[in-house]
Amino acid sequence: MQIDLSPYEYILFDVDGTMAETEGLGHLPAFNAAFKQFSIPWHWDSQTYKELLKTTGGFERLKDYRHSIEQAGNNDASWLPDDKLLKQVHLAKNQIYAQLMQEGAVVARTGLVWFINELSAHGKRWGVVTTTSHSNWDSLWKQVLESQISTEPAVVICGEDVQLKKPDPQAYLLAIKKLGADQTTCIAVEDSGNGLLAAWNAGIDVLVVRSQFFSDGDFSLAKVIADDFSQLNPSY
Ligand code: XBP
Ligand code: MG
Repeated sequence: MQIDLSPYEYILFDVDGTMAETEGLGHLPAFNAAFKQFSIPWHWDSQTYKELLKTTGGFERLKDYRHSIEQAGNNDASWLPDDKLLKQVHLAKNQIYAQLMQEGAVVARTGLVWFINELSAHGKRWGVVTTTSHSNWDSLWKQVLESQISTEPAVVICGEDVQLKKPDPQAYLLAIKKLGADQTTCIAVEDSGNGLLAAWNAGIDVLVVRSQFFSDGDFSLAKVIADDFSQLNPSY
């Protein structure tokens, strides 16, 4: 699959689902382990998590789930964790996530390492625009990616850096501001509809790499849609 990278100076990568299958192999098991740790009687299966992924941000996701139980108004709603407890659960989830990265629970998406090293060799720069927490990016980078990728990211924007998470364009707008770049010189790599909209609303072209939870997404706004990076044949 041809992708013409000649108009772009920067390739901006989303993290979860795009660089690695971190949602199903990292965040989801970590959420469930954190529920156990705090004796909260919740367990999310893949189908539930797919639905919950419509909300970006782990803490926001926890609050949305609590809200859905409240709305249903059945027995499960007799006791619900307050915000303070959900904050602790979220923190524990991210600690368990870091442990999973250390244990090798995820690998880079097929062809990702080749793609980044290849574009770097052609003088392009890359960055990270995610609305996951900084700690999650740091552990994925240190434990999984850094040893295989020849260059450092030119910019890293994470959830704590913005007030509004994807699909709001804030994270992408901040990235181009920090880079001092024009949006037309950037292309985003995303796996979700929310991510695609965030980049699109910032005026940035999008390459979609389909992932486990968003394989059936509507990506009609994307320039190119691939199943993984090994399908891409970039020109410079
Ligand atoms: C990432 C997210 C995150 C992760 C969990 O979105 O939605 O919420 O699922 O991370 P994207 P936190 O990669 O599209 O930016 O728990 O740290 O929020
Ligand atoms: Mg993603």
